[in-house]
Amino acid sequence: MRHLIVTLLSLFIFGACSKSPEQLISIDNAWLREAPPGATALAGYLTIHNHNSEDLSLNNAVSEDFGRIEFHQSLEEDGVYKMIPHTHLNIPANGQLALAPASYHLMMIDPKRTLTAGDEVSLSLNFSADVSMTVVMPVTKATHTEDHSHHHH
Ligand SMILES: [Cu+2]
Repeated sequence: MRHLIVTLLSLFIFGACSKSPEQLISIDNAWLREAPPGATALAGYLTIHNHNSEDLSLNNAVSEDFGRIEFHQSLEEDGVYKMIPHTHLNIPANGQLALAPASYHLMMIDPKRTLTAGDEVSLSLNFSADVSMTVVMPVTKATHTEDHSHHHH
């Protein structure tokens, strides 16, 4: 009996202390906006949830299908749209950061192949605290997804 209690206790402690990336971070709504053939960059979107009690920083994003990936923020100033580059993105503790049209996005530059709706791209995200995650982003026609986001049934 004592042995069983010790085993259960150690399982409990172990479970509480080990955090896998999936427990720290979850990602949803990942998609890549289909661009005309020959486009030099595509915009990527996703929502990052931080389940940790400390802020996390997204420091780097890489994909085999692109030359490089930058973090941008679309802003409207005096009727002019600008894209502001960021070296990293902050995901607040127990909060989320939504990368979405007309806001933050991944600027995925120099595509290595032609990407059309229905294709999938693998993306690796590297965060602070040695956390990294890989997500699959479907390529989607912008109108389709935007129609959905505007209609809440
Ligand atoms: Cu951009």
